[in-house]
Amino acid sequence: MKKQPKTVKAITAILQGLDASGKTSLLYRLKLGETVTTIPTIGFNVETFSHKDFSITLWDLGGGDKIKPLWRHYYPGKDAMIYVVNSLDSDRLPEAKDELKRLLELDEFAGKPFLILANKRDVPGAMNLQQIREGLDFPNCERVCMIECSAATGQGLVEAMDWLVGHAHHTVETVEEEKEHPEEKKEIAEVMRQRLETVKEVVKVLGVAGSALTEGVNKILEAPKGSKYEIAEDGKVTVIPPK
Ligand SMILES: Nc1nc2c(ncn2[C@@H]2O[C@H](COP(=O)(O)OP(=O)(O)O)[C@@H](O)[C@H]2O)c(=O)[nH]1
Ligand SMILES: [Mg+2]
Repeated sequence: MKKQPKTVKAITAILQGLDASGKTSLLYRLKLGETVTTIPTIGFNVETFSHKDFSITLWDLGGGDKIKPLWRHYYPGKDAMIYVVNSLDSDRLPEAKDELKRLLELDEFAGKPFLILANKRDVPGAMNLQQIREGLDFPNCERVCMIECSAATGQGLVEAMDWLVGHAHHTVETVEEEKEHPEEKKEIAEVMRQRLETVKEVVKVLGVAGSALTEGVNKILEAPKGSKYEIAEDGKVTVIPPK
């Protein structure tokens, strides 16, 4: 692969939102331009992709209440916050509002662009934007913007990334340019699929989620590409790295 140094404008942002709002689906739609089957995120996903002459890195922080205290460690030095809302879930809109309020008040993001993504717009019966705006009750100021989108179809994501690069502070970085390789994208999708299959097997053995499941899933997610897995009867996972 021919590599040449080039400069890019780099932006790093955090993706947050209630579980199942669609953070991981959005991340991989942006990265791969396709729909990827997601599993509930334990820990985090981080990916870099380009948009115009920008290189955007997004940290998708997930994992529920136990992991929540760890998120703060990822906040310093980030250029923007992206907050994902599930447009289908009116029941959890009050909870989404509280979480949004907490994030808007973070010192680490004071004055920085804050993009709210109203996701899952492809599904009929989603709340309208007015309902979401009222339910979330966020301040009307220049740094906060809401855009509707869909991780399933990609709708709204160009507009969303345009807003982000137009508002976020960026750094200029020199990177080794790699020619786009479609095989590479396929490979990532394939690794995701393999991991998902393995996680499903662990769940089958263990039944419900528990600490053993979390431990097993973490091992699978962190395993090097091409690993094989052994799943014991008690659900313990052994990773066999590629030779
Ligand atoms: N129809 C539709 N489903 C979506 C969309 N985004 C996410 N989902 C689904 O919502 C569920 C949760 O998505 P996920 O990305 O894992 O949410 P996360 O917990 O915020 O990372 C999955 O079943 C996704 O397939 C979307 O834009 N449209
Ligand atoms: Mg996730």
